[in-house]
Amino acid sequence: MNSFDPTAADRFTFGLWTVGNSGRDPFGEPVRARISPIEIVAKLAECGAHGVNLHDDDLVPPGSSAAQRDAIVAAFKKALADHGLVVPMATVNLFTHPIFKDGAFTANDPTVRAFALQKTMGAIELGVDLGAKIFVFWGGREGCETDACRDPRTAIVRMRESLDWLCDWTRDRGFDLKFALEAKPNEPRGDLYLPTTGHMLHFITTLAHPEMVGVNPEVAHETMAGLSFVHGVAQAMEAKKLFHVDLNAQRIGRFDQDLRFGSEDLRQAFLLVRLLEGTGGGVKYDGPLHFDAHAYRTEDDAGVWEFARGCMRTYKILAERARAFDADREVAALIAEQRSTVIDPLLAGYSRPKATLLRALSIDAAAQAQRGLRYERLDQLMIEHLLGVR
Ligand code: GCO
Ligand code: MN
Ligand code: MN
Repeated sequence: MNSFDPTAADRFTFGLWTVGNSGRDPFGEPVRARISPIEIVAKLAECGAHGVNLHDDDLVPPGSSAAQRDAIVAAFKKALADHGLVVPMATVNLFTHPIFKDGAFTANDPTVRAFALQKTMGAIELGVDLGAKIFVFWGGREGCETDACRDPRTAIVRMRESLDWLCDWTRDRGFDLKFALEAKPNEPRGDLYLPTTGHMLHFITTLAHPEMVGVNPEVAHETMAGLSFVHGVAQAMEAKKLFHVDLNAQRIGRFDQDLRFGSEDLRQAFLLVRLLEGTGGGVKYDGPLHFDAHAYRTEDDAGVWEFARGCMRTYKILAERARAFDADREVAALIAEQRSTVIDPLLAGYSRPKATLLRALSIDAAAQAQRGLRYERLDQLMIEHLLGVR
């Protein structure tokens, strides 16, 4: 074992649907046989993961009787206990069943919206029973192909009604649970409502219980939209709303690839780990580090566990690289915050006298503009740390 081998203390988690992914895609049939949830628990523990997350349907097949459900849950709990794994997060599948073809919480038919609430209540009960403290909402079908079908404002109102309803119900049941909303710009719908983490952050401020609700940003989703994932996560952290995070890799302009963490855009991955680990300063993220990714379709079962270990090792390697970067004296000197005893107080908080002083301040804009900021050097240092030569 070397220092990059994961242990439970690293808080790494996978979903049953991630390592359990059979390699089915819109063009091809599964390439791997189903791995049972019990086997997944055993294998994840062997790989050094801390937890396993699930949708209701991943564990309890839809249509199971109450007795079947109880037997499945009991066997799963035993496997968790035997292997020392936990379930930090649970979620609900509101996208596979054809009833959700027009959305779940945003569907035009109130019967569908009622079914979505029913299913979510069941999934929340299952998650709480397994010890989950975070419940993720990913609205895969909450969108449209034609905006003629509903006013997008109505969709937002329905989304709010459903989340408020579920917050109240969760409180009424006395569950100790937080909600994390996951944005995605498109896929499987042509356009999804609330497409980015920023949209979600604002939406949360309009809810009846905003303190219960945060976000679950995903690398692939922000990247599909061509946005900086690091900036999205930073905004969530600054707002104290980063309740969960979905780690994977993605190239801009592609379908949702869900690749092994760090396998594309290492630079963004490095900056993300640096932010989450707080090596550059600021509050560190201390929630679960979830890999919402799956192995290439070329892989057999052995390749799946190779993939899982790869996600975790790359995270740890990048964390080590980030620590080295931020411990580098030359780096520290380049990014040291500039201070001015005259100007800083003027910028911190408005007052009329300050406004007068600020307007009177003599600033040599031309001289200021000529100063080189040495970000080329800084970035090269980052690249050299990333490449392991410094
Ligand atoms: C996707 C999503 C999902 C969700 C999962 C949990 O693009 O398919 O990322 O994997 O994260 O359904 O809610
Ligand atoms: Mn995704
Ligand atoms: Mn996800």
